Amino acid sequence: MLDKVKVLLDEVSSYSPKNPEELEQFRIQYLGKKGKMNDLFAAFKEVPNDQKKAFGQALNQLKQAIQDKLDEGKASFSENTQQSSGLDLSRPMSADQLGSRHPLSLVRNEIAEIFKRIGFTLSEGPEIEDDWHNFTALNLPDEHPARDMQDTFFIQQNPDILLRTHTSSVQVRFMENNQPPIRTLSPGRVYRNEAISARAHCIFHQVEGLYIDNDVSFADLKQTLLYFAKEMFGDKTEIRLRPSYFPFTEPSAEVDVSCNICSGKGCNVCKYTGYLEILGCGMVDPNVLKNCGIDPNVYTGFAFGMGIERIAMLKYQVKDLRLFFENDVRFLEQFKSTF
Ligand code: 2U9
Repeated sequence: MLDKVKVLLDEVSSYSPKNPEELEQFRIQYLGKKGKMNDLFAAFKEVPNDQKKAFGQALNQLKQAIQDKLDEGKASFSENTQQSSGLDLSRPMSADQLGSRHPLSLVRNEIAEIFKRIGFTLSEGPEIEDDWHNFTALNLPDEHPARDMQDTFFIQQNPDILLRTHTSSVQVRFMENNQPPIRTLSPGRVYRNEAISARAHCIFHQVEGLYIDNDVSFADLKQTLLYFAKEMFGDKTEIRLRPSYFPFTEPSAEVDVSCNICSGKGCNVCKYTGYLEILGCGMVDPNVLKNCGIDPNVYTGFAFGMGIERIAMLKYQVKDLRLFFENDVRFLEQFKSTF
């Protein structure tokens, strides 16, 4: 009898069910009403008294082995069920479900990378500014007519606190806190009280650059902007400077790039001029340097500013500025990129 139990114990230990159905058959075969365990318990009466103890222990051992096998099988089949129902939570997310960067971020990053390669670093500042950093330090005293050029949002009717109208205020703060050499780029959101249309918005984004050192010349400015234009719009791009006026730079210029759609031959994008205006620039006015704690007798510098929306419209052929602010997924999805 004891030998029979030992054989069954070996049988149970080596048994390996392939599916839940097989496991259930195993259970019935051993623990069912007409199963092997019941047969053995029935045979217990026939076992001689002096062997009953050893036989009883062997039966308990066998029963435990059967139960362990059943528990083990149940656990492994419930794991497999999760996998086969597609709930493998350890799988990495599919890459095509990733979002895309906003086109204005893509353009800002690209501009920043281009200038970083020639030694510029990024600087940031507050969007709520005071009159000094936004206007006065930049050569725009109280009654200066150039203040009318920008319609400003003031905070709580306080004429001293306003939403910055350009990121030049960041560069004023940078000069107040740093001495030359200065090579800094300030991207950011700016505000102007304008009616919203396909070509204008009350919020837009700028990148402004500032370079101050000994002997910085207009030739340095031209060469820097030519480098930028070729990196941004392609190696064949040419630039053209037209004289202009800004209160904070003297002399000042507006910069056009050759139209990369028609290679300067003339098309409806460049309105048959062969050129597209991209930025304004100039040599920093000595008054501005003085206002910001930099000696204009020792140092000179250049500055430039561009609207990110304008560059993005040219680069991606976007005809309506409002698309950048509506966050329509059908528009945004077109800018999938890893940049
Ligand atoms: C300091 C001194 C001078 C930044 C400059 C421009 C010319 C310019 C416009 C381009 C399109 C603004 O977004 S836009 O409307 N900007 O034309 N910006 S020079 O000059 C500075 C900046 C900081 C301390």
